[in-house]
Amino acid sequence: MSQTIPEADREHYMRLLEDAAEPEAVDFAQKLLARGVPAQEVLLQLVAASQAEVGRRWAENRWSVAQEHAATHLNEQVVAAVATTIRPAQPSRGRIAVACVDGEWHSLPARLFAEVLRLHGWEVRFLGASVPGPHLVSYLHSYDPLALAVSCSLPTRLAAAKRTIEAAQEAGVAVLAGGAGFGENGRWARRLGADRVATDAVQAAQELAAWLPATPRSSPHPLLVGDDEDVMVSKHKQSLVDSGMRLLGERFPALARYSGHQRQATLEDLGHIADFLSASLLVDDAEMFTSFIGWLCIILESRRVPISTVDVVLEAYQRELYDYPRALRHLSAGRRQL
Ligand code: B12
Repeated sequence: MSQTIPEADREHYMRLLEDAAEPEAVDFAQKLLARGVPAQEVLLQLVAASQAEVGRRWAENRWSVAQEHAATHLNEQVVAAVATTIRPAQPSRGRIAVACVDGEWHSLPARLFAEVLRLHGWEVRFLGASVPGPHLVSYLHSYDPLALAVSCSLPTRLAAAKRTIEAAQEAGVAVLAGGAGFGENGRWARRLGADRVATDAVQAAQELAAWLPATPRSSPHPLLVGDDEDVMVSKHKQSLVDSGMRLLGERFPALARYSGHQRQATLEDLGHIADFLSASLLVDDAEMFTSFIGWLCIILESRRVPISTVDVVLEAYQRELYDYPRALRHLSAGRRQL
């Protein structure tokens, strides 16, 4: 896409996000539109790009969670303001429902995609964050779209994505999958049986017409291993976390002096490790687990937590999961990554 928003404007916008200057940010976006900058570029070059920078600043511990939330809220307001300028195409190219999978609260990426679809002449129903499977299916029956676009930003929600994809296909609706949670080039979405996979919102909006109607595949999807190791890991998540905390306590006496907040954050990290292990087993890709471990180390380092703690947790999980060969392989790969 051509760069029509100059660097200086994008930096100025970042400062507005930093100051949580809501009316000014909305105003600024509207001025860009008035200057002739296409709405799609405001959505993608300004909002999406700044949101990625928000994520970087949070990950590097330069911005607090509160600052991230305030900036995200501003971006949502800007998207809403841009959306009011989009006129429905007459006639529309067809109906598409856009939804985040169950347990997925990253609605902004899905909303951006939904607005890009509208700009390309589609009639869109945006169903927002975390749509429970059964409710989604009954909605699809009444709305009768050409396709369901499912958005997933977290690989840990892939098991839910799989259930959504299967349920929509059983209802006769083709599924287009996208979002960072489906991995590079959406490769995990293919394994979960999505009819179409896209990473680029604009390309997806342009090519959707040629893709439809896709014939939904019948489940079960042959691309998954099917030994249920992922299910076992998620079922035993609590005992994995307990064993990780026990071994951490033995190896790091400092844990006993952790504040309530630090203890809670540690418990959450241990839970994430179990969730990512389960997701990587579902799609049978150890790289998902190792790249998560790499990411976790960056987060922990910026918060001065020793990386050796992660190795102790992986060792504890290996001890618990001695009977699960794939889980052991993924955990060993994770330890090598450290
Ligand atoms: C804002 C944000 C949140 C907000 C979301 C608010 C909202 N209304 O969306 C809140 C606070 C809820 C949140 C929560 C969490 N978050 Co968060 N979050 C982010 C952040 C900063 C921005 C997300 C975003 O909007 N990105 C911008 C858009 C533009 O991203 P995008 O994926 O490129 O979207 C485009 C494409 O993917 C595509 N697309 C999207 N959907 C679809 C669908 C289809 C069909 C198609 C074709 C295309 C398509 O179109 C979009 C436009 O181009 C990211 C950082 C980042 N770099 O993304 C972290 C991030 C995604 N979050 C992260 C984490 C860890 C979490 C939490 C687990 C934190 C916690 N400890 O609780 C929770 C999980 C909540 C849950 N269960 O969903 C991690 C994920 C790490 C990982 N390895 O997966 C990230 C990457 C942060 C980081 N740098 O580490 N988060």
